[in-house]
This record gives sequence, structure tokens and C-alpha cells, in this order.
Amino acid sequence: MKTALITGVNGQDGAYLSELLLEKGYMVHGIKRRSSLINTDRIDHLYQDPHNPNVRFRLHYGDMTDSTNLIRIIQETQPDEIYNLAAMSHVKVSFDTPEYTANADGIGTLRILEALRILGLEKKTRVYQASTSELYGLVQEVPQKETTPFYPRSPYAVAKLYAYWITVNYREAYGMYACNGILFNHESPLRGETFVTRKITRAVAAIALGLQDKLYLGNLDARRDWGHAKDYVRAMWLILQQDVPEDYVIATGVTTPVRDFVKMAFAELGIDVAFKGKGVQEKGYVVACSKPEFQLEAGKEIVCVDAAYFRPTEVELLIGDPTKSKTRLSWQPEYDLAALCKEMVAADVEVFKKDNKTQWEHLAG
Ligand code: NDP
Ligand code: GDR
Repeated sequence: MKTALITGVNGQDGAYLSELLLEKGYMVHGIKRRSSLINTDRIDHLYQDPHNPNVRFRLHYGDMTDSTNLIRIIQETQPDEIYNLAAMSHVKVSFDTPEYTANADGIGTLRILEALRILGLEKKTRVYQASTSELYGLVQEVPQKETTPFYPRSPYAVAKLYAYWITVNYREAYGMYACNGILFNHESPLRGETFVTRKITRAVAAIALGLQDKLYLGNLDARRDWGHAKDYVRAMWLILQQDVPEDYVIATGVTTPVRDFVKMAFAELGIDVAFKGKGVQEKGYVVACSKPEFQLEAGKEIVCVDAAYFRPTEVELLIGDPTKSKTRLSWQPEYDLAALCKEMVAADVEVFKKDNKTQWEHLAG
């Protein structure tokens, strides 16, 4: 039985990856940091009683900023594979917490790699580093591939740039099996509520129900190559199963403006939305709504731009070229954006149905 250690186990990707590795028969150890409230919702369905001798899923308290803790957990678990997913992963928030982001996202990766050397595991343990399309930042080339130059545009991306290169350096210097997956944006019903797709799908459900009046967004022109997290964690696993350690772009090859995702998400509930105006004056309004129970009249403004959500420096266009991962890993995404959006909106409708049983009664049929 192979043993995997996942940092960031209770994040979006940690949850899907844990599921995948458990299905494949792995012993899975996960690192989660202490919080004042329990925040294991995404992995609660995977819980196994630690008293059971055959337990295959265990959590450990830890933090990417604590070397001694990481060394101890790696020593105790002796993993065959480490998936380093833990990070302060919000680009906008990284402008508010740049030093912490550098510590957790940049030096955190170094701590894992050094721990393996200190413990003499550098030839045993394979390491997956959660690198990101944010490394490409200011457009140098489209579509973006493994050889495209990096130009990071946020403290998050700069921290991840260090993590990317220290992973490459440890591979070259010490012969470690350490790889970067350069993953483009991937979403799901488990996506954090402050990332734009989930913010939109939640608002669509809440506005339809009459629980929210308006959706406030930042840059509607930004374009992202969005895939489904389920497809992307499969790629992470494949990257660690190759004969030779290499770095791979994981993307769909299709890019979509934020504005179009807003329209797509409202359309899932029969709400036709159009935009007028420019910059911070731009508004999204209802053109027509095919479901009278939503009580959304034509002309009602439901999307506004709020400059508070703009970033000091923005990444305007991301579109990945997944040729290498398709040919070398035989990786193919199963979801397209339409299927992803449908699943997310449906899941958020369910969330609000549960939370607001009385309001949703009239939709039950
Ligand atoms: P999430 O934000 O959903 O999860 C991040 C996880 O890291 C959470 O479990 C979080 O714990 C944990 N974490 C944060 N800081 C620390 C710390 N100091 N010590 C220990 N754990 C910590 O991110 P995703 O699952 O979406 O992404 C996984 C990784 O992939 C991240 O590194 C992200 O930067 C990267 N990435 C993500 C992409 C995406 O589109 N999703 C694309 C490319 C890369 P807590 O719940 O306590 O905050
Ligand atoms: P991103 O994701 O920054 O690409 O990082 P996010 O969903 O936060 O933003 C995508 C684009 O949408 C624009 N945007 C808004 N974003 C948010 N969060 N909130 C808004 O109201 C809003 N309005 C417009 C943003 O400006 C941006 O252009 C994600 C994270 O998962 C990273 O960890 C990961 O590395 C990259 O994807 C790839």
C-alpha cells in the first residue's frame, strides 16, 4: 500500500485528491492547521475512526510555517508521495498579507523539500508542488505553456515563483523526484466562496430566491481558463507516476471572460442577463426570466462593479496549452465549462434550499 501525505488536505483540491487516492488504495495522511472552529466540511465524508487498526485516512495538525512540525510529520508518516497543496491561495488577499504569503507559499515549499533531505528521504519520497498559471501574470505569450516566461503580478504569484524554482532546483541538485503542476484555475462546488466562480454561483442562487439583491464584482474583463478540480487532481496524481520527474501545464485550452461566466450562471436558472455601461459604471440587468417564481422583472439591476474588488496589478488573460500533459500523461478533462457551471449552480441552489427551507418550498415541485 502506498502512503501519501497531503498538505492543505481540507482545501478544495485536498478534498478531491484525498478521495481519489483513497479510491486507489493509498494510506492518506493529511495536514490541517488548527482553527478555532472545525473546518473539515469538505472531508468529513472521508472521516475514519483513528482507533480502527485498518484506518487509511488520518489527519495531523500542522502548519507550513513550522519546520519542526513538518519534519516530525514526515518522519512519522514516511510518505511515498507528498502533495504540497497548502497555501494562502487568494490572490487579492496576498496584497494584504504579503509577508505571510511568502512564508507559507514560498518558504513552506522549501521546508518540505529540506525536511526530506534532513530525514534522508530525498530518494524515496516524490513531491508534487501546486504551482499556478498566476506565474505567467502579465501576458508574454498565448496560449501559455511549460516554456512560456513567467511574469508574476501579485505577492501570491511571486511566492509561488520561489516555490516553483526551489522545486526545480532540488530536483536538479539532489536528484529528487519533485515536480510542478502548473495548474490553471479549477473550480467546483467545493470552491472557496470568495473566488469569483463560486461567488457568482452562490449569488445567482441567492438572487433567484430573493435572499440577495445584487452581486458586486471587480474586473469583469479578466479572462480565465477554468476547469473542474476533479479533473485536475487526477493530473496531480499522474504527474507523480511517470518515469522521469517533469513539470506540466494542466489547462482546458479555452478562456472565458468573468462577464460571460456571470451570464452563463444566471442562464442556468432561466435568467437572461445583459450588461451595459463601462468600467465601474457597468451594470448587469435582467432581460427576461423564464421562471415567474423568481420574481425577477425585466430591467432589474442585479450585477454591479465595485472597485474594492480590483487588484493593484491584475492578470488579464490566462489560456493554457495542455498539449504536453495530453500527450505525455494521457490526461483529458472530462468537464467543460458549461458542465462545471451547471454543477456549481445546482449545488448552490441545494445549499440555499437546505439553509432556507421555507423560502424554497414553492420550488420543491
Ligand atoms: P484552498 O484555498 O481551497 O486550500 C488551501 C489549503 O491550504 C487549505 O486547506 C488551507 O487551510 C491550507 N493552508 C493555508 N495556509 C496554511 C498553512 N500556513 N499551513 C497549513 N495549511 C495551510 O486552495 P485550493 O485547494 O484551490 O488549491 C490548492 C493549491 O493549489 C494551493 O496551493 C493553490 O495556491 C494552488 N492552486 C490552485 C488553483 C485553483 O484554481 N484552485 C490553481 C493553481 C494552483 P485552511 O482551511 O485552514 O485555510
Ligand atoms: P484567481 O481567482 O485570482 O485567478 O486565482 P479568482 O477567482 O479570485 O479571480 C479570477 C478573476 O476574476 C476577477 N474578479 C474577481 N475575483 C474575485 N475573487 N472576486 C470578485 O469579486 C471578482 N471580480 C472579478 C479577478 O480580478 C480575477 O481576474 C485562483 C486561485 O485559486 C489561485 O490560488 C490560483 O493559483 C489561480 O486561480 C490559478
